[in-house]
Amino acid sequence: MYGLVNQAVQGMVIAGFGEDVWERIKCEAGVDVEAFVSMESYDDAITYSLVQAGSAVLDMSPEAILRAFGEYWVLETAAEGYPELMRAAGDTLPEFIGNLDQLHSRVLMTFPELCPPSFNCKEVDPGVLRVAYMSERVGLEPMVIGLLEGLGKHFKTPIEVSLVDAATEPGTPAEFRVRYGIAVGPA
Ligand code: 1DX
Repeated sequence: MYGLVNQAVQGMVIAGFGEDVWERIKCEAGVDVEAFVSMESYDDAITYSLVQAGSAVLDMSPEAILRAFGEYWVLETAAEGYPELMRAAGDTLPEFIGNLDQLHSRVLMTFPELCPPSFNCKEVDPGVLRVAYMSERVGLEPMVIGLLEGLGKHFKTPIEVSLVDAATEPGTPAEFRVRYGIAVGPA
């Protein structure tokens, strides 16, 4: 993945736990990269090692780390660093999810080593989406939950995400159910 992703992991860890903890996680992961370059492509194994080492050092599950990271990616990396790209993808949650493949196509024009996942979205009931996610990478469903939760905050709508079906192998879809904009008060 592009260095931007590892930089974001670094940013999240340092914001929450400080520089020393980040150095410990890098050491535990066996990653001896002084500083990640955002527009350079790195082996995915580096990112997975950082998550695993983070899990050991912080005594959190890898799933919890990935979920927190998904939210951090949307709110701190994408929205702060790429506001134009985010705006162009739409101004409602379902519209945005439906345009994610287009967003990635745009990034791909400049960064050909991007390996973007694919998202599909349909409204199965009012306020209920069925989201399909397909990726060449495995085990990132918890991050997708965090990404969707981050989008809920980004669009200021309450959201509830559940995994319906995990991917069985790379390139097969995982399915999520997303309730959003849930009305408060009596049903
Ligand atoms: F719901 O792979 C909202 O490297 C979402 O299965 C989901 O293959 C927003 F460094 C610049 C650069 C560069 C901008 F300069 C990426 F090159 C991309 C910015 C997307 C904003 C995908 C990152 C592939 C790197 C992947 C989870 C899970 C998608 C990460 C989240 C908006 C992004 O992102 C999987 C790679 C950008 C850039 C966005 C992603 C790679 C997402 C979202 N993905 C690189």
